[in-house]
Amino acid sequence: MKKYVAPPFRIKMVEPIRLIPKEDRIKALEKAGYNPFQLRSEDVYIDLLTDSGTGSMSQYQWAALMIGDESYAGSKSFYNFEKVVKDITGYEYVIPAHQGRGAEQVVLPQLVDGKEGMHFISNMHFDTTRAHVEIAGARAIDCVIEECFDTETYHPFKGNFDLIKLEELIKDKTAEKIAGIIMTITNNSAGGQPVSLENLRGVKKIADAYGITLVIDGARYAENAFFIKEREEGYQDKTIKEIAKEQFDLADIFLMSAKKDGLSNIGGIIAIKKDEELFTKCRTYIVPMEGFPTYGGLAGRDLEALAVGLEEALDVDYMTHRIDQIRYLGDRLREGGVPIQYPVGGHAVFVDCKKIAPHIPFGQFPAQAVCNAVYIEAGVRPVEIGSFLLGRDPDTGEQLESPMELMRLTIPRRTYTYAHLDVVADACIEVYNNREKLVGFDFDFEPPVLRHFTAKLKPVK
Ligand code: P61
Repeated sequence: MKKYVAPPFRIKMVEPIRLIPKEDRIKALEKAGYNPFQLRSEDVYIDLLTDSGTGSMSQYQWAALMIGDESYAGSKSFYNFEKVVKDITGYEYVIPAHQGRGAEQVVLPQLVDGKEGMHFISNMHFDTTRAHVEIAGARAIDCVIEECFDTETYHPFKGNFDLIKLEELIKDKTAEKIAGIIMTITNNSAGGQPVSLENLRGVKKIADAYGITLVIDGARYAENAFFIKEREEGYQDKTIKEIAKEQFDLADIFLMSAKKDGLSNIGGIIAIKKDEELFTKCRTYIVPMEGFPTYGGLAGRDLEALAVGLEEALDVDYMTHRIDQIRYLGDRLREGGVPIQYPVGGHAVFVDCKKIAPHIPFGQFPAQAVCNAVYIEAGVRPVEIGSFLLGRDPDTGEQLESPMELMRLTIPRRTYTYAHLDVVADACIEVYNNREKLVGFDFDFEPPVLRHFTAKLKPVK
């Protein structure tokens, strides 16, 4: 039986990593306020906090850095980047941004357009998207299918929109009050879960019927296309690029944190299909927010690395190995009895911590407890995707209860080996076997926005 998909690359440069002693990990975590975001990376052995900007670039990307044109305006590197984005998306207008949230902060206020009582509806808003929706004065509503919350049962496209609920929501709020529909592919917050083209078509039909703009939040659009190739009937013989193009054909705007499927350490993309007026507004607004429209907060060399990385992420051999790493870790955890979001998605394994620590209430952050224990166990840094990340109701200030309390083990691209994944699996299984010892957390310090980055916690006595 074949255990792994062997990587379609060999390693030419190495970055040493080191496991510090357990007593030092305990001290480091205490100093970090029991918040893995506050750990120093030297105190981390295997860093699974995020797949954002943490992947390894290819020799072609490193070579491309050398030809970056750092002209403030009209850089040649911008035109190289623009050509690739236009080719992949088929969209008319392209503006770079420094990363995903840079793209969000420019585009979302244009869609709200200063109006009161506006909403965005998404299968699931990622937290920065939600934050920018709220900063723009609107409200974010999630509308994913119910199957997404049942972590045990197989569904090929757990990221799908609930189309019936979507239409009900539009009728309830009225179409004039919907600033946009945001399709997050893959659906990060629920496990990197893919969305089918059939579902995207359904959303497009509803968006058209009510005259609402459809936005793709496509940080992991290529991974989504790969799942369609694998799982959706009729797409087996298409290339990832062809499927991606079909995804883009169905939307009006594409926002991307290019730190994911752009295979680069930094970068964001705004692409607009054909709305020239919106493009002009974004191009004007990006100047004070991100920078001149041909660099958008990036160096010329970043644009060159992105132009190459965007193409490489569409390679089927690369993607087959990438997705197999996630699958491998997921299978190892399931074999060890650890409950996970099943099937695994495209960039991470999400561990269901409601099942691991039912004795910890949501307001004491059960998934944070599991993350911290995994760090102590093996120096592995996961991230909480649950009530700690979700935060408070912007109107009432009450702690919101996340429908899922997840620990995300996020796999950087082309970076760790299957042996590293074994270390991660063993640590999680050990924590799972000692789960009754886990304790929850209270705040020592709670910042008002995106609090999970800088909050300090203390264990509940
Ligand atoms: C991540 F803990 N994601 O998953 P930016 N849309 C989507 C994303 O996944 C995303 C952004 C927009 C991150 C980084 C991250 O609280 C956190 O380039 C679907 O990060 O600005 C980012 O893109 C925003 C991790 C972001 C976090 C915020 O790890």
